[in-house]
Amino acid sequence: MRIDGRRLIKNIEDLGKTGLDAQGRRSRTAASDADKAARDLVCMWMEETGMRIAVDKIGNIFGIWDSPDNKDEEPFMTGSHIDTVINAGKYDGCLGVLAGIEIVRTLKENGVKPVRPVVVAAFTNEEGVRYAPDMLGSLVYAGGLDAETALKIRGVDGSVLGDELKRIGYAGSGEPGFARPCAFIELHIEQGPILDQEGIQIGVVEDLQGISWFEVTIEGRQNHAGTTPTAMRIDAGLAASKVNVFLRDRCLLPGSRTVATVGTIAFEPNAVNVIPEKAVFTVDLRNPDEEALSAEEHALMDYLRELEKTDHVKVTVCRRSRFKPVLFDAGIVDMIEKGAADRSLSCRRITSGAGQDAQNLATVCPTAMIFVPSIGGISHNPQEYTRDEDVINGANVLLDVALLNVSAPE
Ligand code: HGY
Ligand code: MN
Ligand code: MN
Repeated sequence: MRIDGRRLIKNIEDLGKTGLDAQGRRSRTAASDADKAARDLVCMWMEETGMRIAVDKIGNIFGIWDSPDNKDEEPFMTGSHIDTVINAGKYDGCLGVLAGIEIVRTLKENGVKPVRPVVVAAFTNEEGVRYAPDMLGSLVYAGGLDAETALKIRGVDGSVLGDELKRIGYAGSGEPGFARPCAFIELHIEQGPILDQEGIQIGVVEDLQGISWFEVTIEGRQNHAGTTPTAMRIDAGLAASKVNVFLRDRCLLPGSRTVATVGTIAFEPNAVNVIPEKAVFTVDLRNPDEEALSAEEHALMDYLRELEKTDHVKVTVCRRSRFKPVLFDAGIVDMIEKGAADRSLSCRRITSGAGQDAQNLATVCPTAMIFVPSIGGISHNPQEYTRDEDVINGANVLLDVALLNVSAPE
């Protein structure tokens, strides 16, 4: 049995056309109009495939393929997310949702009668670009945060998530935690360079690194860029730059597996000839080891306290997100590895450097992931690219492991 590769590739292309701005940049941040357009398209494809749609209180979309004689069984779940970062690629998340729809289509076309429902999920706000934390929809689904609190989260643009979900028509009524699945398997692009560099076709994801997000505010003293002697400056902009260099130096320490990113920064008053009185920026810290990640957080806090003394600035830190590293289910990992081998596809075990909805599902059911190569390891970038053959290989492995999970035991 094989998926219809042409159909899947076309859906990826068509979904990739939603959320393009006048410059052709793709941005579908959570609960935006662009996100709505993508949601509407995915729901249309789910309905065309004969799935019924359920939307829960946090806007997670579930396409459900069930029948009277299997509807009370624990479902097999797959899926991912369709929201994106800013100026994004077209595969991140979308591959997992569209491959989920494609495998349902293929199973139906081949007359498969599953012993349990098959559910394809599109989780809300996986990226966390507009509303923090990231992986929010799957976090609420897995019980890591209650829906009422999540719906009140205010975005970087001042909007409130619950209002925006209402505005786009995806403020569902379903209680999060829709029927605990028997297993969750997510197909995703690697977003890193390993599979491509090693010429490996399938990544069998056995674990996922921890993530820590902070928003840091540094306050100095606004003053004239020309007349203020260097010794008199209390420069919030300089202090912020020092933090970025400090983080990079930590990552370059021998043996460090930490990666750190200052992805957003804003100065006030933000004028060419004014010493910034305020710098507000985000820090994204990651490490596959919980102890090491926690040590990084402590080192950063110590450095910020030090900076208050050396640079006479005031520093305030807000936590925006925190996920511990996750180990995926060994049985599902083995199943994926065998699935790749049965199709004579080269594979290797790998850690996910990116946060994933699967890490939240792993707290409620046996979970693992399938990766396919990202050419050049590029992602969160419009140059993100996965070859058609790799997309199809990944979807066929997902088809096989899904079939194993929905077939009557031999
Ligand atoms: O940030 C991440 O790792 C993921 O893309 N949400
Ligand atoms: Mn993703
Ligand atoms: Mn992403």
